[in-house]
Amino acid sequence: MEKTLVIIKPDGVERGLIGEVISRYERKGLKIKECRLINATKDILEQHYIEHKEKPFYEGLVSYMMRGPVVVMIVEGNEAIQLVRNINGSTKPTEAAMGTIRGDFANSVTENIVHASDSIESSEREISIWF
Ligand code: RTP
Ligand code: MG
Repeated sequence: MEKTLVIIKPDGVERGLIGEVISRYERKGLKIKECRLINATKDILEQHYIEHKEKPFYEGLVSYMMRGPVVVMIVEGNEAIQLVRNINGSTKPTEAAMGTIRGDFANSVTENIVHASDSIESSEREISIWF
């Protein structure tokens, strides 16, 4: 069984999409193993987004993630990492297929409702940061 770290970002919480997002994972047969509503600190976000530190969107990304509470969870299941990324959809709103969370609800490359780990290494790293 794989575990992946998912975050419902501040825009997802603000727009009342917590239930919608969790429901999509559950309907696919994935299990929510841990789940918390928290205010992310700058320190935790700097660790989480270390790979993007030099990117031009980094500062805006960190302040957006501190705009309001986020839901952080561990989602578990067979091939959970890739399945959750498929359910979330592409980062670019013009490329996110309809039927994915981003395809259905996001129209910004930054404010895109959800985060999910992209590999086994990053899921282990991210779970140890948030839990
Ligand atoms: P995520 O990490 O959130 O699951 O999304 P991802 O793998 O599809 O995207 P990634 O390249 O890891 O980027 C992380 C987050 O940074 C914001 N972003 N903004 N303004 C921009 O050009 C830009 N590019 C990325 C998004 O919030 C993205 O999810
Ligand atoms: Mg990523």
